[in-house]
Amino acid sequence: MIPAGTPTVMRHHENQQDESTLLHHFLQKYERVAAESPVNKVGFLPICVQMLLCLGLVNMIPLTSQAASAKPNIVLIMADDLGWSDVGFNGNSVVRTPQLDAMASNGLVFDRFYAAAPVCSPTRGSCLTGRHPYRYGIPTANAGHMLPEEVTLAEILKEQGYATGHFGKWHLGTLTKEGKDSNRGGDRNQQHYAPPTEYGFDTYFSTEAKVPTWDSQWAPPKHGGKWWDPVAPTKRKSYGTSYWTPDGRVDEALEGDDSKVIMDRAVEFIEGTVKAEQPFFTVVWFHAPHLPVVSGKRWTDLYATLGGYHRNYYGCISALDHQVGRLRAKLDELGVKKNTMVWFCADNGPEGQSFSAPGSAWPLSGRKRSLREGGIRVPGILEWPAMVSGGRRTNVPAVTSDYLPTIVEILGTSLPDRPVDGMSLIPVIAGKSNERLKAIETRKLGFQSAKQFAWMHGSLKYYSPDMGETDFLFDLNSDISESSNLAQKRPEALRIMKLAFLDWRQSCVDSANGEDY
Ligand SMILES: [Ca+2]
Repeated sequence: MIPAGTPTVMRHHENQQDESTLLHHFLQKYERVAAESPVNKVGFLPICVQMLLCLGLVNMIPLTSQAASAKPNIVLIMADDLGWSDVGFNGNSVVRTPQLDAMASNGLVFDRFYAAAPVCSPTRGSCLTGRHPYRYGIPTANAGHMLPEEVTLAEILKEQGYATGHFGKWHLGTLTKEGKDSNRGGDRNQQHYAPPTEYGFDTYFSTEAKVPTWDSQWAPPKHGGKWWDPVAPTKRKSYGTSYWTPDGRVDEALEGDDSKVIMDRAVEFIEGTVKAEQPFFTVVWFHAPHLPVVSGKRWTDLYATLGGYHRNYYGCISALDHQVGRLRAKLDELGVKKNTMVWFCADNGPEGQSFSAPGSAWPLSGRKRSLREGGIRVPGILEWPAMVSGGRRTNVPAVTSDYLPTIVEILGTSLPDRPVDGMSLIPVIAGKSNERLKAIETRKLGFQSAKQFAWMHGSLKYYSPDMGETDFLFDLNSDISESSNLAQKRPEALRIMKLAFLDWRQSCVDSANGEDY
């Protein structure tokens, strides 16, 4: 069963004129990029050919062999618990995020970019499957694990000739069956053993769950019970969460900034794949700025006038930003920046509250764990110089489930044969006003977490904190802070939204009951 609001391959046939124009536009750009790219020129299946065949357009568009082989490299970067307004490009005038701000001014900023869930593990699953996490049993953090029956983005890209690597926080299952590691790893939870290599990744350098953002292997001391300080070398005690690779536990000390530790390995991986003339899919899921937030002097000195908690919180965000800059510079140095898609987002809203702990989603209401906007609307950028003209912002809703359909469309391959909740963002990226773009602007998007429901239809949002006992209806275009409940004023809209939500929810129940495979 294909639920309402779910994109299907059939949708691609609905407006052939629009499709033809859009694809022509893309292929023209691909031809130019392929001609300039030092890698990705040989040995791969044609880009968009399946889609062109499907649309009967192959004879209409001259395909050079180079255009047919210019596969974009793909980097998915995610911060952990980063608030919508914890970055410069969303208006924060305190935090220093020059590299993210440069990405934003060089790329496409999504003002309504949603994490599929208000907590960690489920959002991560949506990035890899294009599906709402309730469909495959990851409703919250530290629950379930990625299922072998799911088709992941890494598996799709590996089949397309990509080198695939995961770096940082995994949180989609445990990484060892022995001893004890992190939240669930070890012999007590063998059923949740699910390392990235079983889901399409060639390699990984990953943790099961959170670590301190500085000296990640050691437990940081609490400063007056309020925030964390770096641990002194003489007082080191294990934090309890190791890094793992396909060869086992990493025994190095991994000192200093954790974002650097992750990016060191991601950069090494990218260098190797470029040398091998292979396109790459690199997932970089930072731990920052999830607690315990700790940062080194270089970064806390940027915020010397602030309190200790804020110094460390903003410090580890600036340290993360610096590593994003290293990546961008490396892509440039390797000559692959132009045709590399670099996506940036967060996995959920901030832990903190604006006036008591750092982490802000202002002017959104709610924070991590909430399906109010502050829990799920996160900073979102795509930088892809070959295809995106700099400095655009869009209010079109996008969600982490969109990565898979977007990339599938770019490669001209097929969506998994099951309900997919994401939509291809190509019309948004292309920036052409057409029927497909309108379909995304007015899309339906479902969320559920614990007892909360949310359903969006364009700018309208239905929200219930208690499984439909209490109803809220907001118009996000005029009320970004969700302060004015329209449920009484617009009962018919509320009724339609609730029914649509319940239909979608039932389709998730059907998936969870095993109907998809
Ligand atoms: Ca998180």
